[in-house]
Amino acid sequence: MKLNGSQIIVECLVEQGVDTIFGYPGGAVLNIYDELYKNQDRIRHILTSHEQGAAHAADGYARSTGKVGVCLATSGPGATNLVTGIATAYMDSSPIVAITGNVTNALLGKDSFQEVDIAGITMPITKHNYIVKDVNDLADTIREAFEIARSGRPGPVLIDIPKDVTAAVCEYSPKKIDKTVQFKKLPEIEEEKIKEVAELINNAEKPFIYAGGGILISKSADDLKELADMEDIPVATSLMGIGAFDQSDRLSTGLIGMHGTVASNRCVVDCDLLLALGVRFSDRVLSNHKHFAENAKIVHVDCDIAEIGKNIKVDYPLVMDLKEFFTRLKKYLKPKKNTMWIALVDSWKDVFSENQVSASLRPRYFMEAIYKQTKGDCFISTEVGQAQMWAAQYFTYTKPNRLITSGGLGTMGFGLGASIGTQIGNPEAYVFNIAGDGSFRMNMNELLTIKRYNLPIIEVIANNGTLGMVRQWQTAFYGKRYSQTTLDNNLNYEYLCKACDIDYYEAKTKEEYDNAIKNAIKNRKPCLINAYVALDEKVLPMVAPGKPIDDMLTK
Ligand SMILES: Cc1ncc(C[n+]2csc(CCOP(=O)(O)OP(=O)(O)O)c2C)c(N)n1
Repeated sequence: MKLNGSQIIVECLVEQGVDTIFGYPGGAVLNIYDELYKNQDRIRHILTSHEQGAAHAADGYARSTGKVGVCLATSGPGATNLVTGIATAYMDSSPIVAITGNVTNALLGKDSFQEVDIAGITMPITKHNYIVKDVNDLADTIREAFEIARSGRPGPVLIDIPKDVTAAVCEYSPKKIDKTVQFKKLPEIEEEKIKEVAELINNAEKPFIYAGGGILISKSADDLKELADMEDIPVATSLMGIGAFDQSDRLSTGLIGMHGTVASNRCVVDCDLLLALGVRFSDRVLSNHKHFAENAKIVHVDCDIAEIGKNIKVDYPLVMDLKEFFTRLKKYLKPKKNTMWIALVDSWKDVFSENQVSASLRPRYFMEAIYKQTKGDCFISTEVGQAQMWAAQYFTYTKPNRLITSGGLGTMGFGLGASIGTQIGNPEAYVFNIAGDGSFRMNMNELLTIKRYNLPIIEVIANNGTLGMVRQWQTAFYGKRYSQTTLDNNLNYEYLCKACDIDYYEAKTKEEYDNAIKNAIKNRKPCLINAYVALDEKVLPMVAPGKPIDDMLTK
């Protein structure tokens, strides 16, 4: 059948099972938007306030549903506004397909109006990208883009389409998509290597698992639990791995790294075998790579060969899919108990606990109150800074993919857009976006998107009147010279909410906070909770950059 480029785009999206996209129109994508208008019953388009919001929304949708998220923007500034969102998705291995319009083929390379080389700009922050100059290549390019985005280690793929291609006509044949097909198959791992790792586990006295986002991506949380139980191994997760292991489990030691728990970080130092599963040894975990797991043999399993030996030398690298690793490993394992080791690890738990006596709102309560009132059954998206870390530390994550946070790029402004994608992908769920007041200012335009689609997102601002995370570093390392981190308190949140027509709650005490959460949950309407937190609350414990991982500041 003969279709034009815009029709092909719609058909290919439908082929991939896409029913929702996030975007913002403009001249170069007018043909595509006209086709979306005619296909509203097949594809829902969510109009954000800013293209960055659309990219983060596609990312939040992808992370919370496991499907590929799609965003669409016009050429020039529309395309460049996606860049932070694409980089965020890239750093956290989130599968999104970004479609951008461009000027017509004839105008490419002439500094035409709203022309930008978005393929060039996004080259280092995409898994792959394309400029489709011929409509005959369009359908297969879109199909390949989706396959690449979701295969192996997922990531963002960008497709740039000149405007004339969206109008040009060619023959189109529908295709049935098999989403299990991998773009590239990894080479087979010899059985001996798996046996070798099983032997290490069978013989270890103080084994420890450091689990990352790879567990979530490969959907192997159940396999991880089975391994930990069978071999009695304590498990920590990276920020991206939160949810890979039930934090209420007796074997969970919680977060690892710069703001990790005492137990996790002590385990790194004391263990004799470190199983690093689906991780990338980020500097936020390693701190000082020379002293990381010095007393242990390190096994690193990951599907991306580029991660092997990048940040730390490992003894047993296995480049393979984690699901396959767990399945093949199982048959060589002998069940055992590490009673003394587990008792030692337990003695490190809760070494650091916060004074909770005061009536004012403190960080632990800030998150625990949400946990209590939702029984943990909600999604938590976050902005970046102290509030993000409190969200990671003080909520008990028991299920995969419930924390939606920018780990790798640390993007202030990520959360509100991401919460939109999360809520759209999970319409029945409770979605909280945990924000600092600084981050809120970066993307508060998206409150209007929340209102437009009546999304019952609960925006919770830890209002400390400062760029708290930076202030914390200025306190610790810059002699309390608070250069440009104090926020003027001239934003009237109540008026803002009125202007956006969303519910507003204010909380200065624990009691007011409890009530705000209760009402927000009950009313299920777009709302904002302005929760006051003291200026100098800290994220603790903290490992200073470059220090050994068990050298933790606790006050
Ligand atoms: C886009 C962007 N700009 C700057 C930073 C650097 N940065 C990291 S945390 C932070 C402070 C965040 O302040 P706020 O959102 O108020 O949260 P708080 O730390 O107070 O909880 C800053 C400026 C960043 N991560 N992202």
